[in-house]
Amino acid sequence: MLTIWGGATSRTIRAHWMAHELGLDYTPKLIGSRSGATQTPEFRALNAKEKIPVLVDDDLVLSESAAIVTYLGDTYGRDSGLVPGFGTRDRARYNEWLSFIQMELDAHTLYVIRKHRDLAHLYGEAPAAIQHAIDGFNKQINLAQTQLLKTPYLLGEEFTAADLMLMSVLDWAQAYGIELNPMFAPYRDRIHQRPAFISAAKLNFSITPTD
Ligand SMILES: N[C@@H](CCC(=O)N[C@@H](CS)C(=O)NCC(=O)O)C(=O)O
Repeated sequence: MLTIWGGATSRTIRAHWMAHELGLDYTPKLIGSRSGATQTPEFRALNAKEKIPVLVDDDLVLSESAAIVTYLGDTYGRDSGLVPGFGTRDRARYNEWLSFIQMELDAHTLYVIRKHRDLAHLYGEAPAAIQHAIDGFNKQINLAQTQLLKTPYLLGEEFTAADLMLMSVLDWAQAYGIELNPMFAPYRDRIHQRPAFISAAKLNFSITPTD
C-alpha cells in the first residue's frame, strides 16, 4: 500500500506526478506546509524533518522528492523508461540532472527567493540574496536550455523523470515572475499536455497553499 503525504507545492507535485505517470494506486494525504500538519506526532513519526513530500510504501518511509521519484521509477516502472537502468551512462546523466535541479535550481536559487521574499516574515528581508538567487537561476538554467536545443528532452528523445523534475522548477520560476527563455515554451507546452501531469496537478493543487 502506497501513501504520498503533502500537497500544494512544487516539491510535492513531483511525487504525485511520478505516481500518476506510472499509473500507481495510492492514497494521497494532502497536508500543506506551514499549516501545522507537518508538526503533528503522527507526521513527525514518519519524517522528523517536518517536511513534505513523504512516500510510505509498507515499511519504507522515504522523504526528499528526488529520492521518491527515483524510487518509484526503479521499483514500479522498470519498463517505463522514466528512470534509466542502474549502471548505465543514462543513469549517470540522470543523477547529474537531478542533483543539479535540486541544488542549483531549487535550493540555491528558487528556495532562497521563497525564504527571503514570500517568507521574509520568518527568515528576514535580504534583497541582495534575492537578486543573486534570480541571477543564479538565470545563469544555471542555461545548461538545460543548451541541452534542449540539442534533444527534445533532457536525456534524449524520450521524456524521463529528469524532465518531470525540471518542469517543477520551470513552473515554479514562472510563478515567481522569472522570465523564461521562449525556447522553453514548446517543451513546457508538450509536457503540460501529459495526462499524468494534468491529473497530478489537479490533485496536488486541490488544497490551498498555506503561505
Ligand atoms: N529537499 C526537499 C525539500 C522539502 C521541503 O522543504 N518541503 C517544504 C514544502 S515545499 C516543507 O515541507 N515545509 C514544511 C513546513 O515548513 O511546514 C524535497 O525536495 O523534498
